[in-house]
Amino acid sequence: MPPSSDVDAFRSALRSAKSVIILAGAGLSAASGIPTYRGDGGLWKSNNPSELASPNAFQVDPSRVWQFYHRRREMCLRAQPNAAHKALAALSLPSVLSRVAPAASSPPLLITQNFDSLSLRAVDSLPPDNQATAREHVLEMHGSVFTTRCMSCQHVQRSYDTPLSSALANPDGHPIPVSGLPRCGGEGWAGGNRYGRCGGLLRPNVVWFGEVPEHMGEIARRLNWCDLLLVVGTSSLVHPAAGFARTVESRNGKVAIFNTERSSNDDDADFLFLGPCEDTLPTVLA
Ligand code: BJW
Ligand code: ZN
Repeated sequence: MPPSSDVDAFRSALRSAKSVIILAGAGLSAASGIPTYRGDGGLWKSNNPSELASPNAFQVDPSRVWQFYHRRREMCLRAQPNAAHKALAALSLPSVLSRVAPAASSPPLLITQNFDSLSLRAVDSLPPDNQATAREHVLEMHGSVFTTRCMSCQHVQRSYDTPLSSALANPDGHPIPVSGLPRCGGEGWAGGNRYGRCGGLLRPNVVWFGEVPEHMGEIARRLNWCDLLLVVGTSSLVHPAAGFARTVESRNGKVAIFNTERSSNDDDADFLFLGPCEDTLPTVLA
């Protein structure tokens, strides 16, 4: 049976779901001005990920990789959460959850492949009392451009300061000596604590091809119980996220896709809402 685009039928499925998961991809942030990876103007259309977004690239030329991530980090800093981020964040509010998904035992888990942290920043516009719970329900499975990991002590730290080293502010793109790249406990880290001061080279704490995504244990556990998965703005080409819909379907859960385009997996879904998710999500979750 082809997927349904019946909003009332979707709302009814959401009202009876006990465990809801949202899987998000780059399309969620497209309206915030962050380019996707594989569509028109996509990042991987003009950049080779193996030269810029791989452990080997970082080993060979950490300066070039840091300059690439510094530019994208600045873009993410300027971006603002859009209506879709906000509609998803609002699902953590008891007043919204009890109306939209009253059978759910907890707020939906938002698993985002995006590294822009816009889903976390959308939480900042919720009432202060609800923010901690809402943040707990966001998992950034491909890391964040706002976190770094020390290559020596493995310390992970989040910062919205910029630049993370003064050499990165230089716009001419000349190679930066490794000593001028962001260092553990170095400049950009106000109020250092007993961790994170070893001086080792920092790397962007994002998940590159061949690396294991974050939170996989919790994700696997939650997928087991999920009875409704919303797949928002992802091409579903990158594993393991590409397999989440199949996992939920194999346990008789329902799948709803929100995308501007059709894809080969749509036929197996229960619901399909074609259009920009910044329009469709706020509508169906209203
Ligand atoms: C809109 C919209 C709007 C636009 N509204 N919609 C062969 C077979 C199977 C697997 C492999 C294989 N060879 C290698 C692998 C593994 C590999 C993989 O999947 N490769 C494929 C390319 C084949 N995967 C990995 O290596 C992963 N690790 C792994 O598998 O470890 C093993 C393991 C797993 C689990 C347990 C134990 C071990 C790691 C993957 C890391 C991905 N990293 C990146 C870069 C992050 C940092 C950076 O940005 O620099 O993550 S790649 C890039 O792709 C980024 C994204 O998160 C990810 C997914 O992209 P996404 O979000 O789907 O974006 P697009 O552009 O593809 O799609 C956008 C969609 O939005 C489109 O559909 C549009 O239509 C839509 N859209 N506007 C709604 N307004
Ligand atoms: Zn360190």
